Amino acid sequence: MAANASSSARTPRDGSQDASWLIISWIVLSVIGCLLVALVLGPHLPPGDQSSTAASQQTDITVLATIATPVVLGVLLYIAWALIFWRQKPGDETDAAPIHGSARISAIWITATSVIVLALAVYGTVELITPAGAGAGEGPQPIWKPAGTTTSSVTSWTPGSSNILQVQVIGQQWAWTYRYPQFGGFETTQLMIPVGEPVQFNVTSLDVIHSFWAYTLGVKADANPGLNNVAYTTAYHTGYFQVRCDELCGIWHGSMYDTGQVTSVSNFLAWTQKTQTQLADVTKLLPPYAASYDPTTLNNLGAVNVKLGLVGSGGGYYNPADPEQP
Ligand SMILES: [Cu+2]
Repeated sequence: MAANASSSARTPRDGSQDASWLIISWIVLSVIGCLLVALVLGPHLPPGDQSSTAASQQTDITVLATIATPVVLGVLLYIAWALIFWRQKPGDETDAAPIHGSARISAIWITATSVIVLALAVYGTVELITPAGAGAGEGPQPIWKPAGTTTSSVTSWTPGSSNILQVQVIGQQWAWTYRYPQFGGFETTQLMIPVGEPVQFNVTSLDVIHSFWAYTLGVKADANPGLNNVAYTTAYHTGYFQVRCDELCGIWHGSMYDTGQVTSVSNFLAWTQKTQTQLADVTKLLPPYAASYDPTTLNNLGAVNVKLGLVGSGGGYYNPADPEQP
């Protein structure tokens, strides 16, 4: 403004010099930041690498974090630069140099952001398809199946064969149970899977909608009554993993979790054999194995079980130590 154009006016900063230094600092910081995020932070990012699906999710999160690093550093650097070098000096009341539109900067901005977004859309689609659904539920007729696997037999399984291991996950208020159709169809509260073998989870529910979330396995699939929701993974490392319900399903939703285990193939076979024998009497009373179950029929089955003394009249599991139960 003319009123301010007095002798006290300072010499305006050379903006082009600022721009050069900003860009050089940003590039140096970005190279260091990207290397740190990709190589140092990446291997520690969730959900870890316990399975094929978890590892591919960890790679995706690392890629996204690495791409976001220059953007975050650019914003922080610009704020820091403005606070340090462009702040008003005491007694200086002059206006800053006026800013005009720049077609070049606009074009660079629009091109760069468009390329990033479109490239990520392509990358995300490839990363969903190639790891056979990336651990998410694909519905009853999965489009993407793990390479080299078949579902030639739902009644038997041999390690190393192309016939995939099937584990049925059954959600109900408020517990998870697991059924192994290829080992006589027993149902247990223990989730056990072998290392290095592709697994097909068949997720269903007996009442409301739940969500089977084996977090460190990178598997998450809604459990819908009357529907089979298929998700795949292959465990890479033995060890334990947490299973949670990730769909608000009633008052005890928060307690609907348990611990699963990835074990060696020989341990897995020994466990299935032992459990199949131990639970033989209970398995006989279960409805035949099916992709999903009719909740109204199961209610009737519950009434039969009360008569047989298998569950307490108040419902729930039979606890021999509880004097309140028959
Ligand atoms: Cu639930």
